[in-house]
Parts: sequence; C-alpha cells; structure tokens
Amino acid sequence: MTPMTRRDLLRTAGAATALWTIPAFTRADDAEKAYSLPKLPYAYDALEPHIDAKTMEIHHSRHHQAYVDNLNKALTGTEWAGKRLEELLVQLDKLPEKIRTAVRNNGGGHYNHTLFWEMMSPNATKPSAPLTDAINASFRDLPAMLAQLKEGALTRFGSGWAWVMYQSDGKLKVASTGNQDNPIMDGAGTGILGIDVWEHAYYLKYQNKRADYVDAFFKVINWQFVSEFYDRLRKA
Ligand code: MN3
Repeated sequence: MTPMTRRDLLRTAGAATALWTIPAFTRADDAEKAYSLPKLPYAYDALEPHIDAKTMEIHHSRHHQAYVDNLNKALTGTEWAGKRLEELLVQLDKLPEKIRTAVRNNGGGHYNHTLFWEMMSPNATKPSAPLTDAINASFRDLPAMLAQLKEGALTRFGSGWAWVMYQSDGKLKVASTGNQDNPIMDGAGTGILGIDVWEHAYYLKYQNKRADYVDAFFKVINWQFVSEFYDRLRKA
C-alpha cells in the first residue's frame, strides 16, 4: 500500500466534508435503484422569447434523458447503483475505472441539468438579502458578478459550464468547467448558479452568438432557487 500524500489527505477530507454539505437534488428511485428524468418545473415555451421552446424540448427530453439513461446503464449491477448522485460525483476516484468516465460525463450531465432547469424561471425573482450580502462581499455588486460569470461563459472553449460557486470559506467565486464537470467533483465548491454553454443549449436560436444567449439567460435566472441553494449551503 502506498502511503497517502498530503494532497490525497486533503482531497479525501474535502470530499468527505462536501458529501454532507451538498444538498441532494438527484436521488435514485429506491426500488428501481435508477435515476429518472425530472419533470420540467414549467412548460417548454415558458421561457420564450429568451430561451425558445424547441431548444428546451430537445435539451430536456433528448439530451438530459440520454444522460439519465447512460448513467443508469453504467451503474446497473454495481454496488454504486441507488446512491445519491452527489455522493458519486464527489468521489469519482473511488469508482471502478470501467465506469468512472461514464459516471463523470452522464452523472455530471444529470446533476448539472437537474439544477439548470431549476435555476431558470419565467417569473421575475431577485436575490435574497443574505445572498445579496454575499454577492456584494465577494464581487462588489450583482452586475460585477454577472460580468464575471459572462466572461467565464464566453472564455470556456468548446463545451462546458460557467458557475457561481459557493466555497467552504463562505465566499462566492466564478469558475468554469469543461464537458459535464461540476465544481463539486474536485471539491472546489458547489455551483449555486450555472449556465450551460454547450451549443445544444443555444444554437437553434442564437447560432454562434453565445454572448446573446448568456444575456438572455440572465433574464430568466431563478434567484429564489439560487438564494435557497445558497442558504442550505451556508447553514449546513
Ligand atoms: Mn445541456
């Protein structure tokens, strides 16, 4: 057995802490031990004209469904089936190598999209007072935070996500991840607001104009959900 390096220890400690502080959004069905596609909390056309109905329908019913199906396929018959998805994503290095990449990509896809639908709303909302305080302390103000988030979304080369993440020191920070990765995977933080910058999220309506899509996304942010997510983390 190789001795644990300091880095391993820190990673393990980080993952263990993260495990208990990340709220569960994606549970497997107890009987089936399988995940299922969550119902969209609004109609496909509810975010028009900012996010069009066709994009929402394909994104939810085909892309997200495929992540769920492929995640279930990878986990079937393994001891990891039926666990909280968050539990798998914070300790990917413990998964058998045979299924690790499939769980990372499809489990990340299921987790990220489950949050993404909730992070948008057709109703006008605004950040809570505690979240506003945290935004002001970490970024100066809300426009400054959104400017950084937009920069993160535009500079992510290829497919991925830009995030506002909550860190264990209570501060908020902007980050971006490739593919379907999420900041919880390496213990950097927990993404409380995320924007999908895969082309499938915007190409039908915005083609190559990712900046226009980001501006449109800013108009449909569900601040109530983001504020509640922030609250659950800071009180954990
Ligand atoms: Mn997507």
